[in-house]
Amino acid sequence: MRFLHTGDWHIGKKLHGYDLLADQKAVIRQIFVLAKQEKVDAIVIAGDLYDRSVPSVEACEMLNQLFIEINWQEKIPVLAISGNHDSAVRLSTGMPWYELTDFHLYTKLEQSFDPIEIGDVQFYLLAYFEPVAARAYFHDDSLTLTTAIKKIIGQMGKSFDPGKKQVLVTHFFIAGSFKTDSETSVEVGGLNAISYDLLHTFDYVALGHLHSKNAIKKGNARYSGSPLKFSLSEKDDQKGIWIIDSSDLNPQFKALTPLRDVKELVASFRQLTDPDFYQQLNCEDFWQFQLTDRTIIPNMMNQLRAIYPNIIGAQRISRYRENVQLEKLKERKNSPQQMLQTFFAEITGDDLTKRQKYWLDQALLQATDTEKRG
Ligand SMILES: [Mn+2]
Repeated sequence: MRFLHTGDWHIGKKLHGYDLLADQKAVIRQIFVLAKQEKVDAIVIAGDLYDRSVPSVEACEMLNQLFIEINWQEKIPVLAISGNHDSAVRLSTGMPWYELTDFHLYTKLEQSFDPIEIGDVQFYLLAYFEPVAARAYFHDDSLTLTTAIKKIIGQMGKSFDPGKKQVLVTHFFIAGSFKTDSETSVEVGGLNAISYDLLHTFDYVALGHLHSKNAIKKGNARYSGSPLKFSLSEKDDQKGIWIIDSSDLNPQFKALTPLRDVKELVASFRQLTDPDFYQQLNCEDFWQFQLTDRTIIPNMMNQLRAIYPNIIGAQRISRYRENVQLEKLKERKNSPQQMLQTFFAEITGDDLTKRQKYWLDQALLQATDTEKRG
């Protein structure tokens, strides 16, 4: 059998105040196109369907519509869990009904022990949970996240069918993974990190929670990453989904193209406002600009916004920072006067006046005098 692994849709999320619903609908429809092209037998969503525990009406209507399209109209089974951003209780309300069309939306710990079998694969759907939920379920107040996961996986093992492959779908931080700026921290001081070693009994672990597909590369555990960039720190991240065939369990990456991309550019204000320059860009993208200018530009953001309606920020880069490493090496050979003059020019863009040079010389003389006497 074949399945598609995605996660962290965060429906309803905003980027620097901009509504992403249209972008999310477009990219999820791309996922559906891939699912059909790749003839998958199931779509796995590893948590964080919504961005908030109480999503907006618009977000709910949109996600319901998308599930109708893929699960009811296209008849592709969907295997999903709740993530740390979802309300497990709210998500679970339609579950008995969803089950009738092979839409398995698991939100509770106790559901994770009954695998969903499709073809030669047993899917174990372990929704995000807080240790307190595991303590209540196992009647054991001593449980930590790690000991709880050990117990859960041990119990899952009892229903492993040796003739089948086992896939775990879950939503946690795996120790050693790297983060982006768009994940809400749930792992304070590493307490909520799970060691990969606990998961090796599965043939594939479909992870959600971290937003980069490259967050971890260990054995057969993968984060799908979010389908869209949710922060500037993800500007160079290629978003997409994994296609897994149970015959080899070797995940194949398929890229997604956003409606509006998150991009960063170094340029001068003059360039950015020059039609010859900006007509070559997609001005609708979410732009972050690093301005090379040093003079004051009145009403800068409004002027940029008129051309780039979805601008997420603009900041100046000082030439000091830009050239600092090369220059520093050269400067070491210079006199203190020269070094200070260069520094002043880099910061202000001006040369020292005669009077400023005089003050500088006086100050340096005094300093060297003090040094000699000291
Ligand atoms: Mn997430």
